[in-house]
Amino acid sequence: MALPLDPGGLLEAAAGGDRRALARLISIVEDGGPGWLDVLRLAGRQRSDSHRVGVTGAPGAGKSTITDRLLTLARGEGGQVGVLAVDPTSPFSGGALLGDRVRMQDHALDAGVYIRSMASRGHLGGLSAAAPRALAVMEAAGFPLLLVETVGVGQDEVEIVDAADTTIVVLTPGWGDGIQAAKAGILEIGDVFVVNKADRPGVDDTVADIRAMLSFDESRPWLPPIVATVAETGDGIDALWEAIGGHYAHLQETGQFERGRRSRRRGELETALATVFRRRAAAVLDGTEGGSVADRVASGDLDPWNAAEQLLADGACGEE
Ligand SMILES: Nc1nc2c(ncn2[C@@H]2O[C@H](COP(=O)(O)OP(=O)(O)OP(=O)(O)O)[C@@H](O)[C@H]2O)c(=O)[nH]1
Ligand SMILES: [Mg+2]
Repeated sequence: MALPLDPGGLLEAAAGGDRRALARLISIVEDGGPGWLDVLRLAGRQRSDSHRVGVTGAPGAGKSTITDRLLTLARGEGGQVGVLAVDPTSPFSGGALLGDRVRMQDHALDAGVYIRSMASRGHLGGLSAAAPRALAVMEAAGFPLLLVETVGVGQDEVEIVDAADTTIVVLTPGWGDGIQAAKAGILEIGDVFVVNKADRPGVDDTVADIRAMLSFDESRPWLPPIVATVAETGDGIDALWEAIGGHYAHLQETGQFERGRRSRRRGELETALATVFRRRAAAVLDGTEGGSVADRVASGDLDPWNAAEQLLADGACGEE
């Protein structure tokens, strides 16, 4: 069947389970190609209450293996699952990504699963600028669970906290030997800690280290559970799944889920405003009045800040 071409038709198809339509929509918002704002406008109208679970941690910690295991558990309970893997390298050059693909291949034929990877293109924080857009589209498509894998080293993964309701930080034995300052940042963002590769020595020490560091902060309304896993065999994944469910229940009971939604929507408004203004600014500078003001700035007759004020006061930036 041919895909509809308009954003509305595509969104309707995606919400009805058409994965090609969903893939097309994500490509549109990812590339910022024609119609991308329309897609986001329409997607933003669909309220959805997807539970967004971020899986972050150092390269090779086992994030994809864990994500794959969680997928299996979630599918066992019948819910549809969307996965977004944000890779630091380009989708076409990264060996790690190929690994992701192979690892999650078992799910490729499952109509209840949608897996998408995307390059972060060096965007600070490890989350591509396009990732929040893709998540908005996936949410509009109606997935009750969204898993977001991001690579993070040190403090870089902080950005995932805004995008996720529940953040899982994946560590490995020996992590406790690292630098104190880097550890503090990681401890702050985790709602659930995983010590993966528990088949290796040093698990208990690492778990004890994390526990000791977490207990410093008694004001935390949620004490993050620490789960040891061997993702390769699936050991401990049930406990991790339970911990995720526990955090979700906590978010709902305390009203934190809705508060998080509110502040995320506010942040999206800020982003949307900035984006719209930037587009308008570009259009204004291409116009007659803006063009002549720009020329005066370029020649040094007018300073850019006064020029900007003047254009705003003239209403030149009021319309596209
Ligand atoms: N020994 C052991 N190896 C594991 C375990 N879990 C994963 N691995 C292996 O660790 C390697 C990295 O696993 P991935 O799941 O790709 O890790 P990742 O964090 O997604 O890696 P990147 O996305 O490249 O950052 C693979 O070779 C896995 O087979 C585990 O519990 N024990
Ligand atoms: Mg991975």
